[in-house]
Amino acid sequence: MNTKIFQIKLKQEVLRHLKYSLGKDQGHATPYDWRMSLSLALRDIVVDPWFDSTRKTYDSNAKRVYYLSMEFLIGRLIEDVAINLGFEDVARETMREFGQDYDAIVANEPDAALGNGGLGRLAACFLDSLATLGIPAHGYGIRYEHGLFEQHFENGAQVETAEGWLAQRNVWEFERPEVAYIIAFGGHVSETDGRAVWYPAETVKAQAYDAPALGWQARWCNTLRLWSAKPTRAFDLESFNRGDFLAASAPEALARTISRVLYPDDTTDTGKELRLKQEYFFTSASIQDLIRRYRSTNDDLRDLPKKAAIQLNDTHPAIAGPELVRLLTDIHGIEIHESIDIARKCLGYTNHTLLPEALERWPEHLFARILPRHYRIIEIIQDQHLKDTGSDIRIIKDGNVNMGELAFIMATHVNGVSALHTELVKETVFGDLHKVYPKRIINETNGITPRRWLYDCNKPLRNLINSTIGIEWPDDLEQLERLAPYADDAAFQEEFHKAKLENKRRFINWLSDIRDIQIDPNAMLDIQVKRIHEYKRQLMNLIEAVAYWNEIKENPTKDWTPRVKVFGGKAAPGYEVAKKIIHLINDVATVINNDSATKDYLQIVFPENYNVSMAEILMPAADLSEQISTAGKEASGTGNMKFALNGALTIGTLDGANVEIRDHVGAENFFLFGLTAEEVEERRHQPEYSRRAIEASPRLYRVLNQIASGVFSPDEPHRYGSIVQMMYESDYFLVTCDFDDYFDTQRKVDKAYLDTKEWTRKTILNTANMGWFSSDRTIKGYAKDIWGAKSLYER
Ligand code: NBG
Repeated sequence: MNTKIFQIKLKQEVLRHLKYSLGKDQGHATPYDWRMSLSLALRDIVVDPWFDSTRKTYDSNAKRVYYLSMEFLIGRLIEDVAINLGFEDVARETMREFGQDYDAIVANEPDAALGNGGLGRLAACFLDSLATLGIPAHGYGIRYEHGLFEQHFENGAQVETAEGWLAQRNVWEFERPEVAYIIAFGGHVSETDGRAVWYPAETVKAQAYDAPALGWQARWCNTLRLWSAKPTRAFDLESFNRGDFLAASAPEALARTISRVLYPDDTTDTGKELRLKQEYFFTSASIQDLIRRYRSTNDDLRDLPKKAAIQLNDTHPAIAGPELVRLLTDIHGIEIHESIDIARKCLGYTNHTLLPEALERWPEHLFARILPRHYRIIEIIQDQHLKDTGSDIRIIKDGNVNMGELAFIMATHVNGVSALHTELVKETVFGDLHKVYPKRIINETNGITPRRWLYDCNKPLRNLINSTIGIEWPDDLEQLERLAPYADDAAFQEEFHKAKLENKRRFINWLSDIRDIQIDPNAMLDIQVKRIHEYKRQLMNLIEAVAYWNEIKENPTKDWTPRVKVFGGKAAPGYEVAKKIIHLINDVATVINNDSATKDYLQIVFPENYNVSMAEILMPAADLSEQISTAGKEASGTGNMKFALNGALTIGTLDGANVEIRDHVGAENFFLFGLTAEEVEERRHQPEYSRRAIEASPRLYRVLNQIASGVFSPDEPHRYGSIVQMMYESDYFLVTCDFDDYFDTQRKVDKAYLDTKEWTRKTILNTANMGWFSSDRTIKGYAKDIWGAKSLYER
């Protein structure tokens, strides 16, 4: 359709929705009304490609991918949809004709924050790539009423409030009251004549809500199906009639608890009964759903592996193995060992962390109480594994049911998320199982969708790339290599630099709305945004800031490189040390930002409530990307990819995907420092390693003294005593050992930044060489190596 005609049509559609869906006329419409009307008009257009894709999948009876994930960190959708439809300009123009600001309308949408961090955002990028590649797929997850908590600072300390994205209607979803499954908990199992029957104590209903997951240029559209918990018995009328209103709504309240909140933990194990119920809830609903779909066009469940690839995003849905076995055997009558075999052929498991505290394990008695039938099935899976392999590695061990071992044993492939991580998975967490199943572990390095993380969020750079190499790159990102020859071209350098400046100004404007702070766009924007965790070492970054401040004060007339350090991220509410680190960052920021002698050279900002939408402003604006985790601890990282793709240079350790990023962009375009994963292990065995490191570094010693003596917390001088003590006595993440190298490398960064031309050349080469990190490449890897799934889209 030609643009003009489409614009007229969109205009009519927006007005129609405003009137008939929102019940408003133009004169009284609020930004919310406009946003809803535009979204609904766009959503209508998505329905046709969505139906087409579903029809093609049914017609060809192709293999489908089922991506089971406790988290989908989607963010806003309106612009994503407009861009994938190719109607971004039309939408903008249409709203302008109504006298509305398109950007303000986009910003009116609440973030769908159904995830904590990298793991959930990866799932969202994967949905985008699956649809772009035309691979028939469903994302399965939970429709949390409250996503990740909102973060506020009170006197510098983090406080959390409930997130409420569903307080307004979620315009992208379609409620499916007819798609519902019963999920059972507790009770007992009785076995007669070798047949098990589970008599549960409690049941809830899982009801589906579907959102279309649209790919690039609307060529294909998959489904994100999220489950919401509803009572099996809606309302207790008897209690109500008795006047006991609380008891009357008890069934509803109880059921709803299951899909009420996202656990705000990132890489730590939460030993909560409710969490286990959540995991079983969405996994069981998803497995029941995919079996129903399979049976609608196929007869024999023994062929399920030919039609369904089920990917477990971490161990959270690991109960999928036993659940599939239960359904195949108890409901469909397949012999249990055969069921185990069928289930394994369907399943793949992705590991996302090596941190021991993040490996899920449930107390045996709790597990057996909530899922008695599954407990028994796991024993049978374990027996079979012990018998087949002759090994003594158990799933149930030391009073715990270990979900990592379960996921591993029940999967055909287990994958790590970066080359280094995968090697460490083989050597550490699953070292023993790897020896028993030497071919099972493979690597699929993470990626990011270039649609959202360049095309969408970085318009100045998008336009420059389009006018330089054409418009084929958003779904063929390695075409960015064609920018490399321009790295030395002075005119192109200037344009590239201008695009960066524009993004920095956008960030500064955005910030000035929330903070009273003046920032020079020529200062280096040095950004660390991610969950707050000791292993990610925000503390080291902060200590470096203080050390730099000290140096500037001592020699105020030297030619210092102006820097603005930006921090962003949330700490899990129960993670005391991480919360202390947040408080310290804010306290240090207050002192340093108020020092008139240094504020032209150093400022620190920490905007509250980092989320996907904030990332979309920060990533394009960054000059320097901080990827400074203790080597061997960050499984991959994906923020590192977003920054480098948008033309920031990285200061980083040899950890996670940093290693591969550095290989791609070139060692000379990456600021490397720090101990390697191997050296980290060695160092930990040396006595008093951190005390010695502090004693050898007068700079570090001084900063720690300042923090300990209350320079940054005069109202409570000992506030950070415990942190300093930790640095001396139990610096597990080796902040102290890597500090000097980090500080010196930062000074190299300072020097490099002053040479704008050379710096820009390096940033161009970063962008040009990041094409491999598209999640399209990652998904092609999964499709070929793990799923055996094919694209149904024909160009
Ligand atoms: C996180 C890792 C990151 C990685 C993402 C996505 C968990 C358990 N793991 O390094 O910490 O990039 O997963 O793979 O959240």
